[in-house]
Amino acid sequence: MPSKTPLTGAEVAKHADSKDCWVIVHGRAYDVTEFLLEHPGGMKIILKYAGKDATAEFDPIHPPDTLEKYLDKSKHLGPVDMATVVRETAVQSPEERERQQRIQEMPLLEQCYNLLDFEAVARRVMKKTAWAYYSSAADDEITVRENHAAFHRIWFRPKILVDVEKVDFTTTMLGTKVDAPFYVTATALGKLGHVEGEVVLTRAARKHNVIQMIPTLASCAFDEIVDAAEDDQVQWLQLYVNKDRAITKRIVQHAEKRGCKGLFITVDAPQLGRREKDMRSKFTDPGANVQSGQETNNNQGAARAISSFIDPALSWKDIPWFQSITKMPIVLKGVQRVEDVLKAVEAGVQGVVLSNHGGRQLEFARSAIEVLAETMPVLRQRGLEDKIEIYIDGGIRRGTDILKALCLGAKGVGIGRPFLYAMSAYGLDGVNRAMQLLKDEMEMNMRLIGATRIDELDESLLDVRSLFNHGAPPADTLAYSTYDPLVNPPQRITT
Ligand code: PYR
Repeated sequence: MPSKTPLTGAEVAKHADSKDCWVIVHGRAYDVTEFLLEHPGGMKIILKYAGKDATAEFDPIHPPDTLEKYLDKSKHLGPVDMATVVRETAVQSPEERERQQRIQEMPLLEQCYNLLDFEAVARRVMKKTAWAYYSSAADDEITVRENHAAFHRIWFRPKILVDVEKVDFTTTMLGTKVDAPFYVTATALGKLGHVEGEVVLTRAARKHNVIQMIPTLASCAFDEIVDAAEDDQVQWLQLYVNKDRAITKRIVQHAEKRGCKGLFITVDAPQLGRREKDMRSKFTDPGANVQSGQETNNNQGAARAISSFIDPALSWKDIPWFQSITKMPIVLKGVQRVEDVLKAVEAGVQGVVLSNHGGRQLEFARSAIEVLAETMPVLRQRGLEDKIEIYIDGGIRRGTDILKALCLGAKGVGIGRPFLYAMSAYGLDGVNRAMQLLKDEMEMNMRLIGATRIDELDESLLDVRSLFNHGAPPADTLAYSTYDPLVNPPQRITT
């Protein structure tokens, strides 16, 4: 039973080992002894805070309702008199001192002129583990770089002497009118980059009238992200399907009740990929949105540790079940070949996102823009192009990248990491500026290719002859300067 009189710090501190482990989170004590073995991030990280206040470590990667939802009420021990809790003075490591110095020396926001500028600043000012989690990708990181490079193999065939005084790039996505053909795609663990997490993206999406896709593995609770939206603001739900379908059903139906206007089921991640930068950064405190208990070796990095609940048995057979539990439009996120787009049409879903998960899953998956160029001619040949909405994500950094996708037939594009980097470096102002820069680039480049509306964008404006050849693109200095090469294991210090 929770204690009526607040516990003291000294009382909590007595329970500080694996046989008897209490922690304090947001001024309340919890007995997590039995949960140690189940913690998806492993027990080591909890034991580091045994008997102590774990709030600062807990917050970035657990939604506030995690303990309510996943720890039995009998383990909730009640409030703690925080005045009696001994505060450990954190000793700043030399690395952290240098990072703080770099934060002091950050460029002004106005000095960022494109999305890669935000990436460069984020790389300098983010905590190493957070940067490693956001920036990492599968294996040798060939696909993540190809995602960006592939756009450089498409060139324009602009029209001239078109009256482009007025340019309008508003469009619709799953029936929602938006001010620009991009949306904020789902990315996990927003609080690693910014103390407020995903709600920052919600506010920027509102300002720019674009849609935010809410991630299953958000740092903020789902309801917090919905509550941060204005009444008429449209959000979608990205879903990792839980092995326990009752949980999945609850999540989907709750999202629909809260007004979400699209269900994006991730289909490229039966298991989250192996990302060596993330693993090497020795992420020691994973555990976002814990949905089931299963121990994970925390040397595996954040990605593995937070994803043990995902159902690898998910298959086409499950689609009718999703259609039976929700009226939200269903979109399959992570489709990578035209054959599967045709199956998606047959299954009666409303859309697909051609995506390789930001290069974080299957190494040598092709870029979404290439899969789009493969897909649209087949859909048109079969008269199916209006039967399904096609979105893409991965590698988009410029207004011209968006234009290329739209010319090829995409309804819109998802942007993930660039908004996270803008948020991590400059908070809401950063994301607002990143979105505005994309809009400015869109407007100017629509003029330069001779198009005034989205429905005037078509393949005749492009030269895609090189797209399918995976040769060397022109040198891409901004992208190279933000790329951290993979490294070999460091020498151990033995003295
Ligand atoms: C990722 O790390 O890629 C997730 O989707 C969680």
